[in-house]
Amino acid sequence: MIQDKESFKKAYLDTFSRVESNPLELSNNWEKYHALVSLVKEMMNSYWVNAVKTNIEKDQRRIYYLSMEFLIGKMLAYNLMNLGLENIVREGLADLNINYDELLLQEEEAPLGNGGLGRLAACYLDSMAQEKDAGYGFGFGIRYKYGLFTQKIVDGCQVEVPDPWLKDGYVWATPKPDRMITVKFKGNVRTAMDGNRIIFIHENYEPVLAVPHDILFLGYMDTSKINYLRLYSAEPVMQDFDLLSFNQGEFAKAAAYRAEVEAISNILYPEDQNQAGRELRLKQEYFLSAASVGDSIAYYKMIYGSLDKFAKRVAFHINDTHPAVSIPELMRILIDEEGMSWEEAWEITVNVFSYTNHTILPEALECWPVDLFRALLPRIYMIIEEIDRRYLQDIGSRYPGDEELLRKTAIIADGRINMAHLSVIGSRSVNGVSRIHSQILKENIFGAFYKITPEKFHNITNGVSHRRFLHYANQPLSDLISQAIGVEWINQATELDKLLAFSNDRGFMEQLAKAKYKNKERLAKYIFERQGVAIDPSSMFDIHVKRLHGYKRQLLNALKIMDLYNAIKEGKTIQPTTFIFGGKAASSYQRAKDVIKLINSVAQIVNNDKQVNDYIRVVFLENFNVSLGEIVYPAADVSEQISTASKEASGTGCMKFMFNGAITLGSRDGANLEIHEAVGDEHFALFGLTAAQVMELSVAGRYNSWDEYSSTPRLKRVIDQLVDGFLQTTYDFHSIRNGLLWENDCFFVLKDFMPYTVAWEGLNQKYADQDQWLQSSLYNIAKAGIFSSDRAIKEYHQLIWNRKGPVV
Ligand code: 26W
Repeated sequence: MIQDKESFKKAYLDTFSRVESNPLELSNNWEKYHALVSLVKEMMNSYWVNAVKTNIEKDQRRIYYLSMEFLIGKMLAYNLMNLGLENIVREGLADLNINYDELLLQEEEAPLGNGGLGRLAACYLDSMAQEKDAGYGFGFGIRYKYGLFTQKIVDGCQVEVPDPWLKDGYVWATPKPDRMITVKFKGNVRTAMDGNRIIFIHENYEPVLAVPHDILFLGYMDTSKINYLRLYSAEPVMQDFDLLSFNQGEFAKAAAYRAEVEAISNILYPEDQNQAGRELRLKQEYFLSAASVGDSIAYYKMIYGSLDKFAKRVAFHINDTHPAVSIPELMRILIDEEGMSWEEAWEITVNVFSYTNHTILPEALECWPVDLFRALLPRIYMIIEEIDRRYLQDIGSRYPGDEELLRKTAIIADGRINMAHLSVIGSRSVNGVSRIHSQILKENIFGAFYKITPEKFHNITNGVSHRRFLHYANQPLSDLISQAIGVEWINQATELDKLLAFSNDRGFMEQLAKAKYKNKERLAKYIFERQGVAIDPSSMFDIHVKRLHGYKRQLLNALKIMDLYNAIKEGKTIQPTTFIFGGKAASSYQRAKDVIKLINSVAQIVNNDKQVNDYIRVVFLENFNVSLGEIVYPAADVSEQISTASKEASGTGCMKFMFNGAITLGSRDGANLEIHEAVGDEHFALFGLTAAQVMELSVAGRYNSWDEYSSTPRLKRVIDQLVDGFLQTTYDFHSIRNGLLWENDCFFVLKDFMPYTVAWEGLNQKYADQDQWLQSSLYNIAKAGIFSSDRAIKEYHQLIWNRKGPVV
């Protein structure tokens, strides 16, 4: 047990001598880091052993959170914080002449996700550990050898570089080869009779081993709050195949087999809103699904001996449709391996699954061609066909003559399998991720399903880990809050509300300003050291960080900056502002990459023009990821959340900024609306079209971007500046201009330009009155509690995972 500095030092030296092969004096920082992680892991492991016993004794529900992405961020300092050991470790190491901060630099961030969906899954793991009394939640995902690429900016353009995050081994994950699962692809299905029962025999398949690697997660200051993320890697079934081929001299064949298998967990697909439609992606999806479902069944039988009460004790949650094949996979196991009837198996299946939708963008809704699917997963295809057949029969008899209803909800249509429809039909609950998004699901893309089963539909607005993004990432503010209202807010974020009592406390408000300034200095230092751009921490930090996408409208922000530049050149004065961008574009998304180049070109012009430099500067941060976010969110004054209304399902960056006291400049979209509702008009800059207006205008002929262009001279000027040499580069921005004009501006950048600019100016003027600004900042922090992922996970437990209903 580590209680103080001395016991830590003893335990550390002990671990060091056991796990390292060098004496401490001769070892490098990586070895010192490795020993520290080994010690922390060992402690966590003993906590886990106790927790799992409690889990079984108390007969607590197990929740399997299935996700193709988990963006967990760095673990060492975060775990030590959760254990309350950070100071002890820092001081203990110092006594041993080891610099703790240098050890922290040894850790690689696991890049196992693209953006919002992946980071949300990680926040939920954190809160599932925290809220474990309601049931144990576990993450199941894939251990990609290459996760998301590292972004380099070369000559203003994005260049993608592979991120070999596993090169030194990833110390936090522990392989569990004894818990591996065999996953079967391809082959054919033969039927036979077993008595009077038809059985299905899957033959000539290609087996792949799914080998788990577990990472433990902690809740706050309570060692019983612990769970794990299980990441699978794909490995060949060596023994038979390799040996046989080596004996026969078929090395090439064996190597090809190995490569094909390992490809399954080799790369994360770097698209976040665009379906790849490739066989490898489907292989990954089934690989994750079969491994997770297989594991849950094996574990359950090991503990309880049979599958009795399975649906009462187990829940599967699918994070978007990517793991939706786990629905027919559970059916397959229950019928083919456990000998259940279709009806018995179906009753269990629809009772254990729940599904969250994270996007309504049509290009992100998964549909698999039947031919590709059937060849890869022949038995799973048969089961989907049967689910669809029975569903259509049932609906056909309940709504006779309603062909439209059948057409709108069928799983298989036009040679494609609609994974969202499979997910709705195979789950007992479907939820959206913000109030407006859930409303759109009910009225729009799942309107027909809503008519049939309204009780299935829920909203659970997203949340973020305030422990990671406020307490851990923003120490100056966290300390100030704890001094004012005590530490309970770390466990219970709505306690932050108590901060409102300090709004007239001059001393407190001065400290609040100081904390923000410190964070801005930290970011300024980071930017200067990495990118050589000097920025002024007393300027207004206006920050736009997220994946690059047309609907997120980084372009709107860039045009606004060009417009400001023009105005300042003509004598306008404003509160000095630093515009900071960050985010990755999918490697194949040329338009998004053009926008990165545009922002960097604008930065070049602005930052090198002495006439405007006292007022504005622009920075594009290279390689935005979780770790960089932890420096960026605390430093923001303005949070740019400007998606086209109806397109951003929720957004979670907006919440991270809010917890850190930034004021949102937000469109009427996603969680912005709920943040606005929580803080009120005075503390939020809301602008632009409503979702209903966007949908109405999207109907052909209702919008003409040329009208906006010709009627707004300021706007016309910046759009022309894209291509008239103003940007002083040979890069061709015609494509961006064409998108806005000839392609009729499908994200309504021009339509929202003036309302956006006006809203920005209002905020910028408000910044001049620091007292007023700080009031709004405080108000945002105080009202942020409801956006903690602890609240979201409580709601998942209450509304979805905690099934009352009959015991199956
Ligand atoms: C098949 C390719 C693909 C991959 C990922 C399609 C779609 C996705 C995700 C569902 C996209 C995503 O990350 N959606 C984001 O989810 C966040 C968490 O709920 C929301 O806050 C964001 O608004 C939503 O864009």
